Amino acid sequence: MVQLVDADIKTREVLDWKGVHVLHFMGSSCSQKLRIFLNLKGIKWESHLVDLFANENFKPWFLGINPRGLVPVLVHDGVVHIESNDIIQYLEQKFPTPALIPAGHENELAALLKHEDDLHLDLRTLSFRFVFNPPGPPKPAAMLDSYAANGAGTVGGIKDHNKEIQIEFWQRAAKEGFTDERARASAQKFRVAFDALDQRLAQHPCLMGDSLSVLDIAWLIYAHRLSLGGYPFARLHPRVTTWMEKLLARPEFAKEIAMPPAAMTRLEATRRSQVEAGKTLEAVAGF
Ligand SMILES: N[C@@H](CCC(=O)N[C@@H](CS)C(=O)NCC(=O)O)C(=O)O
Repeated sequence: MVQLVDADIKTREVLDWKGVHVLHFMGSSCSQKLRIFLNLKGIKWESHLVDLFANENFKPWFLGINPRGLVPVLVHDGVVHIESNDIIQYLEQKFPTPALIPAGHENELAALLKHEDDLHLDLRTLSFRFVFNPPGPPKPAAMLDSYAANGAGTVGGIKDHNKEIQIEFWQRAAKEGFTDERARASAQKFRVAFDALDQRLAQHPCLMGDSLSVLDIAWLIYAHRLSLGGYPFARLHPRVTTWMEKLLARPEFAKEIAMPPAAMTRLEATRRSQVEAGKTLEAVAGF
């Protein structure tokens, strides 16, 4: 569990926040995952939006809460938790019903969630290449300077290197964009992962068996994001497609991932230009 210690937290006001508070962003995949979990649990929570497109996560106030500069963050009765999967596993213990982690499978699920989290930068690469597709560098240099300079730099009291990995990711993106080569490598990793999920779904309606679990939530978010980018699920992983459609029909899921009409229009234009250039996700990945 990634729970921050006192020395990690520079924005001291959060220590007085009572109840369940979530710092998040509408379009962030990890925030969507947490919000769906909260919906399914029926947990009441207070929302604090952090605008990633305006780089609010690189400013001192937010870095004073999460030294890694990432959303989502949970503040529960003044205690700060980071890392979406850890937050979810923590909340499952505090709010056990309805159960979303099958009893006796906690360790197995934690390992499967780690695999999902390990692919997060691959998801980001494909998202920025095929879904968001900003005209310039996604994160301006001045903002990255602020990111580097602020926050405690420690997590759990120990020097933390996650921020450096993030900064390196954005600096490389500014320099070379999200290249065909990197997009292909990321897409290949997802192909392997979704093949395995397709096999699981051959046995059961949900990824951990007969009932919905946090693994379904976590992978649904990835699958949905990649389907927006043109990943050919129906052709490559038909069971994942059926499973995804079933989950997306549920309001607890649908309302968290709905894209604003203006963003949908932008995405359609992006997709058209990728088709015209022969540079769809399918073509670049060689699927
Ligand atoms: N491992 C982290 C990943 C969190 C993460 O990367 N969040 C993204 C949004 S999905 C973020 O905050 N990105 C910062 C940015 O885009 O500047 C978690 O699961 O919470």
